[in-house]
Amino acid sequence: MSRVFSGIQPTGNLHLGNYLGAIRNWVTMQDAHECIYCVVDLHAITVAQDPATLRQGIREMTAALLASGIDPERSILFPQSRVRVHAELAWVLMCTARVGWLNRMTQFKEKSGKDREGASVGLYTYPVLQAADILAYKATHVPVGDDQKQHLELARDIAAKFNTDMGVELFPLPEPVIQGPATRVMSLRDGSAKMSKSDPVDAARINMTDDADTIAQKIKRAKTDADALPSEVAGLAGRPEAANLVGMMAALTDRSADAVLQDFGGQGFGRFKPALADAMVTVLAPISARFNALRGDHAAIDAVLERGAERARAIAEPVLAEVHRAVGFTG
Ligand code: AQP
Repeated sequence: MSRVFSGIQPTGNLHLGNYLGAIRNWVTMQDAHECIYCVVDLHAITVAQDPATLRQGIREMTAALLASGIDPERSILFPQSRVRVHAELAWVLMCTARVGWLNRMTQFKEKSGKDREGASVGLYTYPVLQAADILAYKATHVPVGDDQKQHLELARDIAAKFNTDMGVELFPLPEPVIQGPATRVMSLRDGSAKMSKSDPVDAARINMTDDADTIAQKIKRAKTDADALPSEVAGLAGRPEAANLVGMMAALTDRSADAVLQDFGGQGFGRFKPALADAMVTVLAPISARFNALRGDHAAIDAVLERGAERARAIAEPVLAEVHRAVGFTG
């Protein structure tokens, strides 16, 4: 049986990187799998959060996911903090994971920056909580962006070590699903940096709520080089900004990058950028309209989350009971 699990932090606006790298796959996977999608608020507090902003962020991210096509009738959509199994299982798995494994996690190094000693312990152990999120549901497939590859490998290592240490076959090894032509969408201002919610420069990302004019302006000002586009993907080597924009176009129009370059090869960015902005507006405008219609209906959003948490608990609690037996807490 296949079961899909993935999560997103309720911090800031959903952006095009989140959508093309992960959420679009979440939506399509609903057709063929049992899907569990989580607004990971426990992960959000690994860095400082204002409580009122976080409360609002949980509802807004839920509305954005619903607007993007997550169907709460078919999929389970819930906030992580409402299912205590995540935190309880994380503790057990922290006793399985090794310090050396966590020391290799590049996201901690990036997010803690120069102030590693001042980072929260939660930021350091974040990948173990992420493993618990996945393993609490015995998930088999995890659709994520490319930046999460290392954390997924860690989740597999933790699952395998737990099974071996306890002499059980309790956890399946979860498979990362990293697919599509835009698994790592880069900043519009720097082709070597990931498009990110926490980038202080709004012009570096396309928010799912940006209107047509804002999108056109951001794309017009996006960093590029002076050369025309090549006719084949090989010609994008060493041109990260151009490769990023072509990847976005491919993902937005459901084509390969080569197919995009067959149309635009030899042309300058003056022709390509307006076409890219149009493709973005075509995909994002309906999502943005649905989001604006939903975001104020707190009662409806809270009802989705409450029902989702109930359904999630019904799956995760028996798994935690199995873990307790395997560890020796219970007979
Ligand atoms: N730039 C990206 N390209 C492709 N996929 C991406 N994802 C994030 N950024 C990109 C994928 O989106 C999912 C949810 O991400 P998240 O919010 O849980 O994690 P994140 O990596 O912390 O997202 P951000 O936007 O980069 O937030 P900040 O700025 O707070 O770090 C994941 O599947 C992720 O791979």
